Amino acid sequence: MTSLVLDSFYQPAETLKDARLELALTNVGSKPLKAFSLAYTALTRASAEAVLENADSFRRVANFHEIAPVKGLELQPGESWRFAIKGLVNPARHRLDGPKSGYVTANGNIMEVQCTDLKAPVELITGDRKILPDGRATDPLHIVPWPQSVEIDAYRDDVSGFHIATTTPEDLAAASRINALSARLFSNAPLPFLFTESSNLLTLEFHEDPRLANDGYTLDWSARSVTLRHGGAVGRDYGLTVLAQISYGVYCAPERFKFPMTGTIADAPRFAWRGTHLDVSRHFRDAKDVKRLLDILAWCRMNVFQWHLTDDEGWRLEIRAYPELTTKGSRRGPGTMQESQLGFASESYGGFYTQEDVREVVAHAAGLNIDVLPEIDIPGHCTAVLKTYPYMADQAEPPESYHSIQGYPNNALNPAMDETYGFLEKVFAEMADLFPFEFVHIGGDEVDDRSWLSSPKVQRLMEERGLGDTMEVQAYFMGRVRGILKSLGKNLAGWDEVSHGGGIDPDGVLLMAWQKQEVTRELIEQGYEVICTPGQNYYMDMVQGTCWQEPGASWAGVATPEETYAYEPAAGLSSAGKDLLRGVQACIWCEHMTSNEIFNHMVFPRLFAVAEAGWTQPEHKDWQRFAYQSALFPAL
Ligand code: TNX
Repeated sequence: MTSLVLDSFYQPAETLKDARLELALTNVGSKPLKAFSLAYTALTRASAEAVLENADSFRRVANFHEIAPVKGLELQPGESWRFAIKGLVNPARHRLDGPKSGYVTANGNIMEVQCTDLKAPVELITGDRKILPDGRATDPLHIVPWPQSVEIDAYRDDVSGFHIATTTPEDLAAASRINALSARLFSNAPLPFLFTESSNLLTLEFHEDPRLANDGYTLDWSARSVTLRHGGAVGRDYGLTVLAQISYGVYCAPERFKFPMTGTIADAPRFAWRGTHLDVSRHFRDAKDVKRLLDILAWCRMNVFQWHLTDDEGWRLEIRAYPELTTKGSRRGPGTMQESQLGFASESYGGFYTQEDVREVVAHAAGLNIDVLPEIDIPGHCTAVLKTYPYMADQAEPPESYHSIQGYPNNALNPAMDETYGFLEKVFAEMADLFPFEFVHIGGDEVDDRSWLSSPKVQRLMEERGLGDTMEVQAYFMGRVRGILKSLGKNLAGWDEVSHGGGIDPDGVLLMAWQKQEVTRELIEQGYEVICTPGQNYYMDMVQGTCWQEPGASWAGVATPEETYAYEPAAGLSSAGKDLLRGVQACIWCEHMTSNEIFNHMVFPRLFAVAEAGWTQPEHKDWQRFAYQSALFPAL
C-alpha cells in the first residue's frame, strides 16, 4: 500500500536557469517518516548547477534524482514536505514530463512513492487534445492501407466470409495462416475463411499470375465468387489479409462496411520497406507483446520490424559469450548496478529475451512476411554495457568527462580500444546466427560531440590517424564496424548520424533519417539508401496534440494523427533521389510507454497512418477515409 505521494508543479521562467520544479512529498500513511531520502525519475531534469529550496543536496544520473531533505526532517501522517529545484536542463511541456516513479529510502527500506501528474500554471494547460474526426466512407470497405485501385460496382451484405475452393497445399496453408492471424488479433470475430461450402459464403479461387509483382495481388469479384490473383506467396498473403479485413469490417460495423458484389481491387505496395521500430530498453515488452505487435504489423501489411534491443537503460538480448549483459545489464533500480530510470523506480526493473525467445519471434515474423532488423545501439547509448564491463572503458578517462543528451556520463564505447572490437565481433557473430535479415542496425545516434576527447587512448588514435574531432573518430569506428558486419555477411543499417564526421562508404549502407524532415534528402544526396522516419511526424512518442494533458514528448514537434497521415516522405526528392528512398518507418520510443494503455493511446492510429504512407500512392490517400476506418484498428 502506498503511504507516500509526490505531487509536482512546473514553474516556467524566462530562462531554464530560473525555471523551477516544485515538489511536495505527503505522508498519507499512519506512521511518521524519519531519516529518509527521496528518489524520483523525471524527464524534466535538474541541471548540475540547480539550486535547492528546502532540501539539502541532490545527485542525478540521467532521469534519476536522489534528494536529501533538510537534516532532521520528520513527516507526520498527513504532513507534506515542500521543496523546489531551481535550474532545469529542459522545459516541461506535458503532464508526463514530471516524476514518473519514485521511492523513499528509510532505515535501509525502500518504500514506493506514488507520483501524480505534473501540474503547471493555467497558461500552459491550453492547446488541443488528440482529435480524430468520424471521417467518411468513399467506398464501404474496411481496408487499411488502402489499395492502389478499387473499382467496385456493387456491394452486398448477404454473405459472411469465404469458402476456400482449392486443394493446393500452399493456398490452403496461406488461408489458414491468415485465419490464425485474425483469430489472434480478434478472438471475438468469426474467422474469414472456411474450408467447406456453406450457403452464405463466397467462393474464393486462387491464381498465380507472373505478370504481377511478387507482393502484388488483384481481387476480381463476381456474384458467386472472388478470384485472388497474386504475383508470389507474399502477394497471396496480402490479398488474403485484405479479404480478412473486409470480413472483419462487415462483422464489426455492418452499417459502415460491406462485401463487394462485382468489380476489381488491384494492388501492390508503394515502398519495399514499411517498418516499425520498437524500443524495448526504456520499457521492456515481453515476447508475447512483441508477437502481438508483429501481428498488428502484418494486419496493416508492414514488413520490417526494427527491434531496438539495447540502450543505456538496459541490454535485452541474451549473448552467450557475455552472459552478464543480461543477468546484470538488463536490470536497473535498487539492488542493481544501475539507477532507476523513468517508470517503476522502486523495483529492480528489467527483462530480456533469451535466444530461444528471439528464434520464436523471428519465426513468428517470418510467417507474417516481416523481416526482423535487430538493433544494437553503439557506440553511444551504452551505459548498460559499460556498467557491466567497466574494463571496456579507458581507465585513464576521467569520470563525467561528457554527458549524452539524456544525461548519461561517459556512455559511449571507446573506438580506440581492442576490447571494443573484440566485444562487437562476438556480439555480432551471435546476432548473425539469430537474425537472418541482410541488415544489422548499429544505432550510431546521439554521440555527444565531446565524447572521448579526454580519453588518452582516443587522443593517441586521433593523432595517429589525423582525426580532428569526436565525429571523425565515430566515422573511423563505423568503418571498422561495417567491416566486422561484412565479414559476417551482413550490411550496416544505422541512424542518420552514421553519415557525420565524413561518414562511411555508402555502398550497401542503409540510414534512417530521423532528426529533421530535410535529412532524408540530404542523405540521399550523399548517396546513402534511406528510410524516412522524421521525429516530427513518425515518432510515436511525440504527443498528438499541443495540450498539456496529452501523454508524450514534443521536443521534435507535435504530430497529430492527421499530420502523421499527411506527411509525404518523398517531398523534395528528384526522381533519381526517389530510387534511394527505400521506404518509411514508425518509431516507438518507450520512455513514456509505461503501460499498454499509454502505448495504445500514442501508437494508434498513427502506426496505421505510417503503414498507409508506406503502401498507398499519395494520390489514393484520403484522411477522412482513414479516420473512418480507424475505429476498427487492433491494439496491444
Ligand atoms: C532520440 S531518435 C533518440 C532516442 C530517444 C528519442 C525519444 C534516436 C535515434 N535517438 O534515444 O528515445 O529521441 O524521442
